[in-house]
Amino acid sequence: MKAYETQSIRNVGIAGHGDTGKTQLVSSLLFTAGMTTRLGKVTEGTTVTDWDEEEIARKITIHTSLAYAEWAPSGLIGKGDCGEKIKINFLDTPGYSTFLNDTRASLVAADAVLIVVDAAAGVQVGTEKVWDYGIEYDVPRAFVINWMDRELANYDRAMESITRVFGRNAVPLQLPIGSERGFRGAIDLITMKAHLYTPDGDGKPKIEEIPAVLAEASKTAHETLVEMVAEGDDALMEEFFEKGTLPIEDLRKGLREAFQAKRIHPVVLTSALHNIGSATLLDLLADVFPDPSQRGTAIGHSETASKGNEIKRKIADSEPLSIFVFKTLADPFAGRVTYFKVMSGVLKNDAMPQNFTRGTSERLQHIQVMQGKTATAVPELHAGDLGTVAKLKETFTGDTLGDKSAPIHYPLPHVTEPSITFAVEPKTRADEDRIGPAIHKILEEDPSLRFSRDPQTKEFLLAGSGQQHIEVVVAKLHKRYHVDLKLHPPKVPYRETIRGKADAEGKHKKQTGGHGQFGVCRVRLEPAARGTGIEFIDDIFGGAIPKNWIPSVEKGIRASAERGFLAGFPVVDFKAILYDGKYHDVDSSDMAFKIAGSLAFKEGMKQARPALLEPLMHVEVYAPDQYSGDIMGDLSSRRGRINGSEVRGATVIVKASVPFAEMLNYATTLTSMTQGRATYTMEYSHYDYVPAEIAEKVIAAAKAARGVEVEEEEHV
Ligand SMILES: Nc1nc2c(ncn2[C@@H]2O[C@H](COP(=O)(O)OP(=O)(O)OP(=O)(O)O)[C@@H](O)[C@H]2O)c(=O)[nH]1
Ligand SMILES: [Mg+2]
Repeated sequence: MKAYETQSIRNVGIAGHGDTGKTQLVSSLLFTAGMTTRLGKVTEGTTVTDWDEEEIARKITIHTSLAYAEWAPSGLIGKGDCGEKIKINFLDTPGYSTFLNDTRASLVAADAVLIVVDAAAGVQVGTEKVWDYGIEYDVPRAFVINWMDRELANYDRAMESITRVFGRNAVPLQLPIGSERGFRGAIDLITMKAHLYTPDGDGKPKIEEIPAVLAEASKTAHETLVEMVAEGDDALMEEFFEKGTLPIEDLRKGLREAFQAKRIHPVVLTSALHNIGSATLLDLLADVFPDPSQRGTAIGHSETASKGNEIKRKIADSEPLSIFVFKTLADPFAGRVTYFKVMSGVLKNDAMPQNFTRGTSERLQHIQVMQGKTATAVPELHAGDLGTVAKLKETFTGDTLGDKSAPIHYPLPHVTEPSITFAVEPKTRADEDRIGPAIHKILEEDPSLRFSRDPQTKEFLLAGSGQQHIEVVVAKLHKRYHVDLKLHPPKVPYRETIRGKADAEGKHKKQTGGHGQFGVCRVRLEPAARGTGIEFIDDIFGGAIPKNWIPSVEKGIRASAERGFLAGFPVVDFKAILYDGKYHDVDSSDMAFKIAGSLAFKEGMKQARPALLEPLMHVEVYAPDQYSGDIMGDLSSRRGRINGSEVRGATVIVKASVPFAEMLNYATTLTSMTQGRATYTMEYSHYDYVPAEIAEKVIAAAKAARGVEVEEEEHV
């Protein structure tokens, strides 16, 4: 395969609400560009980008896949720079809310986002989410209204929902020809031609004059487009006022600039399943979407986690090599596969860059590009290109590698905290032995997953972003690593905190035989803001406790807090101020002060009005209008607070804040309440106090589950 230079590369993130047709769209673009010989279908499990067995089984995208089309623009939206092939890299991202973590993390590699919208549903909650990711990474955003052939597809309504939510800068580049099953293509408003496609054809249109019935509407839409493009560009504005229009080439160039400056969000139309609109869209990606260098400079730091001095890097071959790892896959056969973007310089096969994050060097043998699961070895990758390499030893997601003489660290990816925890039980003894190593591999590819063992109940706990997320992990463990687990109902991750202040002494003194043990500390406890965790403050003056034992006190307090006070849930959001103590030259030790810290903490908790905290979820329910009353009533009865509702077409969106503990069986209730016509999303919002009468029950139940009074032992 040809090595594409930066100017001939496009990195396009395909993102949107679940089931809008992202994977199908990538499939139709790959087929149209001749990258596949058959139009792969999601329903048949034959697309390039949904290749994982779980994805095929569930018919949804679970993790981002890479694919590419080599496409020479065919002049469909103006002559442009026709002829030269462009390599369009697609990042086909998940749309289901449970898997949006991965979407957010992988869009870091995109230089523009193409947001897929369902022609019947219009803008949905996922649409807004991915739009926000585009803003977070500061990249241009365009829309494709897909599924135009769908029954009840409605261009006007979908377009209206886009401009209502995202503003008038979302501008149509096309008007539809035909509707629902009769959808045949679109008027291109740049060239003012009709692009007519054969359904289930080769994805390339016949060019015709605009049908008379659409002439008037096309003219008006063309003028709007011209005006929007010219706005903000004085030279174009002048030309526009003089001539009343713009020549095609100026319009297309102006559009490119306005798009890249994020002044315009173009909207195009497709039917991915029937391969309508594909070539026009490929031309748009090649001719109007930015190449990686057009983002200006990449910004990193001299130290990891955005610490140290800021370093700017031009995204160009002429700069020193730097590559950023945005994803890791654990393949049971190929081993670890590392997905990266070349941020600057040229990466040659067999290079041995420094891993700046880990302080080691890695040999990159067999650098490759991905067409779904299929890897093709390449001799080199230029600045801006995306690639993978297998079997790196010490490189993980979020690492920066590069030329040893020019270190740089790109920002670490955002990791979402898990919002749901399940207990998993190994089915056999053999499963129990295998669970650790197997999960370890999955954790590497999925930073939003947490695995732990409850110290009291000895249960294995898997925490993730939703039930489906955990189910997929359990299925992967079974298929890839032959580990069988039973899933137990989710646990509410309660926490404990304090409402009042305390001042307590912890005294550990043992004088029996040989060496004694001695340590005394005085600690004040104070409530701290929600989300701050534990803050330990050393306020010792005059050496009442020697410096080297102070961390021991802190460890004792933290370990005790982790084990909980009321019901075994971690105690958070408090300050522990160590301000006095006593020691003994011979008998004091690390252990003695750990125990003293732990005793002071427990004593303090008794005075500090301990309280239970529970997670509250932000819930959005999407349902046909007529159910809105039932849905709100039900959420209120779950101790929910309704934050509002919004009507979009025939759909009502109810937004509420509800304790997680009350949402465990919600899916079942909602389905029976609406005959399966509603969906909902739920994400962690914040922690708040559990009302007293409920707290009592939770505490009793937690103690019963542990089969013991919460530990009273003194050992740390
Ligand atoms: N009729 C019709 N069906 C479509 C079209 N696009 C997608 N579909 C169907 O919609 C379903 C979902 O398509 P996908 O491509 O998996 O959607 P997605 O957005 O990738 O879904 P997630 O990745 O799970 O969010 C599949 O059954 C497709 O066949 C279209 O343009 N027309
Ligand atoms: Mg998909």
